[in-house]
Amino acid sequence: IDRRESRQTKQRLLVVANRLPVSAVRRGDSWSLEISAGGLVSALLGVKEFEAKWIGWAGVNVPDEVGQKALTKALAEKRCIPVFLDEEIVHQYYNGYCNNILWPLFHYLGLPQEDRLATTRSFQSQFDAYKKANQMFADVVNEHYVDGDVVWCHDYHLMFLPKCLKEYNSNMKVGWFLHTPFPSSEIHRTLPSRSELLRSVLAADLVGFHTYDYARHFVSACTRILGLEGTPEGVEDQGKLTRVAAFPIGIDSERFIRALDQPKVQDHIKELKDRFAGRKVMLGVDRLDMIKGIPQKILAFEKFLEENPCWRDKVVLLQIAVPTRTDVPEYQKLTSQVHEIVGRINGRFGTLTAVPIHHLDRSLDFHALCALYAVTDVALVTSLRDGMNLVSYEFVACQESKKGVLILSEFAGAAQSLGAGALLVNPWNITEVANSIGYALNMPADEREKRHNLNFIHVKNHTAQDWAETFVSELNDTIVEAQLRTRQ
Ligand code: ADQ
Repeated sequence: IDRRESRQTKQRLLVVANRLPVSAVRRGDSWSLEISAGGLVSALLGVKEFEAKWIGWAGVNVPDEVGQKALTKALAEKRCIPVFLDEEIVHQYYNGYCNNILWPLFHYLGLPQEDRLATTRSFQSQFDAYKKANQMFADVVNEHYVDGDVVWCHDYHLMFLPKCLKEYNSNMKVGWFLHTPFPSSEIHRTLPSRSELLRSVLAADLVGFHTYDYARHFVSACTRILGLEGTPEGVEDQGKLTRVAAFPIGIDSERFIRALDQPKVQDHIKELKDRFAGRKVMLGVDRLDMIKGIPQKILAFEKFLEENPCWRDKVVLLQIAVPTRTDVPEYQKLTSQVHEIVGRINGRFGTLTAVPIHHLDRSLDFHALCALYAVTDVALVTSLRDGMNLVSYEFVACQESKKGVLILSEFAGAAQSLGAGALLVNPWNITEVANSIGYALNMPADEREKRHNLNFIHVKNHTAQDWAETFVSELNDTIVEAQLRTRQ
């Protein structure tokens, strides 16, 4: 049987993520909405086979019914459906359980000590809020679900969702994808709610990760913690198989490649070239998050300058760090720490006319970002852990003419796909990163070209669209298989 034949031509896809891909601003009785063009949005816009709708939180507190109705109506035009979360739930579920517990744990930073936990009340109340929030997402999905829809749940915010959805309707086709790493089972087993979370994820029909290692860690956690059986396809529990597999994400590479020809980007490129004439440009672009290893990166750059005086006036590091989760104390501390280190290094190696580090605490628009990628000689991605890291892909996509070097953390998922062309480093080893900076800056053109070509082919051929299509069609097949079994 050709399973694809049995599908409707335009199947509906319900994408469920914590945040909707829009930013909403209230203006009196109406709302103004702006679509944020993230990787996930462009990936799903490109999936022609499905008609996608989004379900998620709009990122704003809307306590009144009138406001909720108006926002729901405005969002419907963008194919978005809101889940309304009040401030207390957001504090306990989002700031608390998601960002204070799961995010650091999945990136190997461990569980919070008492002082960090105390800021958002107890672990148990955060977990209760997490489950409650996931149930609220499930209620909205269930309300909009029609037979034949495919439901794709995203990320660590919604690990409890597959179970809630299957409780509503066991025939619902449910997939779950994790954008962060899934840690070693020895790390996961420290989580007080370890078993409950694993069991609820296993309620999905297909569970996806960026790399085989994360998928393997997940299967090990299920076998060691839950005592279930791991098979080459996934995890089996009393005859029910949950497929577990790797689906490495990509970017919309053509969007970046095309942008380089636009006059706006060309103007930026010219400006940057003039501004940094005679100096090599090194670049870091990260959300300001402890997992991105920004202090370690800057300290490695300092070590490089210390040991290579001849480079001091010939290289500049541009570090663009967009602040996130600014109400969490750890993130505020990180901002001050980075400012302190940058100030010290600029004081130490700067001159009256130039400083070695330009640090910006802000987001750049798409055109400015493309121009920066294009003029960069060496990109530094030194995440301490990272599910994939799309910045490394975006840099490669913009380097067809320059063929610059990518220095990439071996702890980013991207190391599995761009490892052949990048210089892989252990970001904790500042000496190794400093040496790699020297190696990259001195790399002969033919080696740069060879390395770039390997990565460019990968980035061009593994797009976000392919990623989404593969996941959704595999999810479909999983279910079709299950249905075929029951029919036999
Ligand atoms: P993030 O942790 O956000 O994503 P990343 O994959 O690098 O990390 O994506 C960041 C995105 O934000 C990129 O598209 C980048 O261009 C943009 N960005 C970052 N800083 C910016 C700035 N200052 N100005 C403008 N844009 C900026 C999570 C996981 C990753 C995983 C993705 C996708 O943590 O590991 O790769 O999801 O699954």
